[in-house]
Amino acid sequence: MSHEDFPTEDPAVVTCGLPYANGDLHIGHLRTYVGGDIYSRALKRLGQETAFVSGSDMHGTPVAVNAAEEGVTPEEFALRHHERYEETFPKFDVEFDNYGHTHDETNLETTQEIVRTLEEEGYVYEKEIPVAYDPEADQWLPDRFVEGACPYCGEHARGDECDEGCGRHLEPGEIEDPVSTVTGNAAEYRNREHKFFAVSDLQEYLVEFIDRLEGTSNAQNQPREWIEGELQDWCITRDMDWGVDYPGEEDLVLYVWVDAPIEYISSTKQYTERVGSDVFDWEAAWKASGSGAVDGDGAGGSDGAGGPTGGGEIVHIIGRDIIQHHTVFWPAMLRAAGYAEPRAVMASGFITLEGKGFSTSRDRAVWADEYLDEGFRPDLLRYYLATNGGFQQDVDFSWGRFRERVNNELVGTVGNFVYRSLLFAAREFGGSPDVDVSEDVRARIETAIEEFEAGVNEYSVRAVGESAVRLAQFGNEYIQRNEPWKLDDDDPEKARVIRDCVQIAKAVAVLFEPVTPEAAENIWSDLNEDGDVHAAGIDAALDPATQAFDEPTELFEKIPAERVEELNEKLEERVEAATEDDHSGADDDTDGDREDGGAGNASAADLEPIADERIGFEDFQALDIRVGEIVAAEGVEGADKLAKLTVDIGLEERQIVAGIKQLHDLDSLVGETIVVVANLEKAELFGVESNGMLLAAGEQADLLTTHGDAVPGTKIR
Ligand code: B3M
Ligand code: ZN
Repeated sequence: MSHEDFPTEDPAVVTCGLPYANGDLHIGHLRTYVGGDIYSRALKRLGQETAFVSGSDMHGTPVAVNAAEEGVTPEEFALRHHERYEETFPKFDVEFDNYGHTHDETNLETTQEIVRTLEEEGYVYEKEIPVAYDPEADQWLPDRFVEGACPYCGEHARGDECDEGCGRHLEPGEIEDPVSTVTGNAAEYRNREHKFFAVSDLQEYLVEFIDRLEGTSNAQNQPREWIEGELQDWCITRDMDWGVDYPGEEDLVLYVWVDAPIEYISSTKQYTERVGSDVFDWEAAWKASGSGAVDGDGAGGSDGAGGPTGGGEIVHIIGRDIIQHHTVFWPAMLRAAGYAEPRAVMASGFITLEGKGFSTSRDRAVWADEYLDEGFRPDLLRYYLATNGGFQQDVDFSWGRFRERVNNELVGTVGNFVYRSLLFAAREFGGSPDVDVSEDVRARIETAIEEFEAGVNEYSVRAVGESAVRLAQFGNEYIQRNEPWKLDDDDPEKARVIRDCVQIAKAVAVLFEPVTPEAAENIWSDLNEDGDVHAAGIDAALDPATQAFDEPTELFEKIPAERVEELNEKLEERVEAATEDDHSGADDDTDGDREDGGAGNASAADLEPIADERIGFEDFQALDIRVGEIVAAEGVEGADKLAKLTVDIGLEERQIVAGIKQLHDLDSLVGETIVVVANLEKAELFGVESNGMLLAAGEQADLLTTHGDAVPGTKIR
């Protein structure tokens, strides 16, 4: 790996987190896959040799628990979902070079081989630990077969992760007050030998690794505290039948998080097997250069340290809830087994639906199939997901905003520009006039290419998408300013303006292809260009477009307002129907994803009663409430929950301390609009002055914001 700008000489591997093969896909899931597909297409566009791989995650309790509920074997259950995923991704133009699964031969072999290497190199030891056991069901309770209280934050948690609280990975034996999810009875702890991977031996290496890791800033910042703190070794075995057998141990399988990321390697291998190593060499991408595995001594020495490990440009694209797995356990495993380290991790924010969390159990979701059945093209959703917020920011989906963005940007800006330019060119010149592109238009296209390249190098899927839309915006202004329809036929200016517009349209096709592949191909064929734009390099944006072509087709269609009403009604009806079925009021989401976005929606029964006492309008007016923008956010040292924010409230910047450290990804808060009580008395929290208070809803501190363009300092009445 290099840390040079893309494209580099080394092969790149772009991976997407493996979906558990246990449920239906909804548009919340698609954010990662669409993001990965855009990123890999953009890299290929720059001429980077790239393999885009993923696969289904077949093992572990997320699959075993759901299969048991359905009364089928985990294998049958997982394969069925795997096949569905394999069909669904291409329907959204998410085109993996290889999509495998963790239970296929390649992955079983690669996993066992890597585990053997870890053993040989001295990174694995045995230890007796307490493991939850259900005496009535007479079975061990790994991971999701047990629930209880998180030992770190006290919130309700699953056996292997604190999914409702602090988000930590939990080791077997850690969860407090364990309850069996098999019988609902209290579980007991019994001692048992398990295998451990000595992650702590690699601490020195990881400290250096995290410093050079690229990608989104959350992936680098979130794990720093763990890596620099007391690194825990990692229990890598489970008492289950379903999984990859631990080499040489009959009744143990590997923890699902061992074989799952190894599928990134296995999937790349399968790609090489299919296309040949002269097209893509998996070993050049994944194998560390130099001496291979580094020796561990199991004693926490410094042997794990050292510089980067060679190999290719590995970029992992994941949800932010699995950062720890990808920046601590996984690179430790790679390092110890003689594989190359990731160059970058891009971790996406959560996605909410109309401001609230997705809930698969309440049918509160826009399903992938449903979206397509409604007749929407994949391009529209791809564009929305890619550009509605930065990749690491939380994104809200609403049909209303979807319509707005489609109508204003895709139809109004891109579609409108391309259509009117090509129509005019076809009618007046039978295609592109054979004259030179003017200098300033050429320079503007070069700027768009630079924005695209910067987007790739800064790991910003949004910037990649915006480069094309901004160019089309320029095109619209250009054609409007020059009014070619007012020029005489023999005025050379007329041919020049149209020639410029055709070139801009061609460049838009080239730059927009990663985000809206279908529309880009349409522009390409309307321009009567050879081949497909998918295969074109970035330079094609400036290659002459001078051929004849016919009248173009419309690229995108407007979504009428009634469609939004109809879609919202359908959603509400479904949620109601599902909620009536669900009397418990608790969200029993078991699909294995944490897409609910932490919105923490209380049901009506949990709500506090409204205060009896009424206040006068004057009392309310005494509050000076303002719109603010977060300009910096960091944790307060020594305090678990407190964050120190710098907030721009228009007239000045304020330092505000708030109890949101564990509830929000502090880096992604920067740039967010919030609501602040500006005239609250100053306070001191943990020795830090707090000058104001931010407003937030509920246990999860859902931050209040505004929805128009109110600037910081605007008073709230
Ligand atoms: N199967 C899904 C998740 O936890 C999990 C990802 C594995 S990536 C190697 O989001
Ligand atoms: Zn916790």
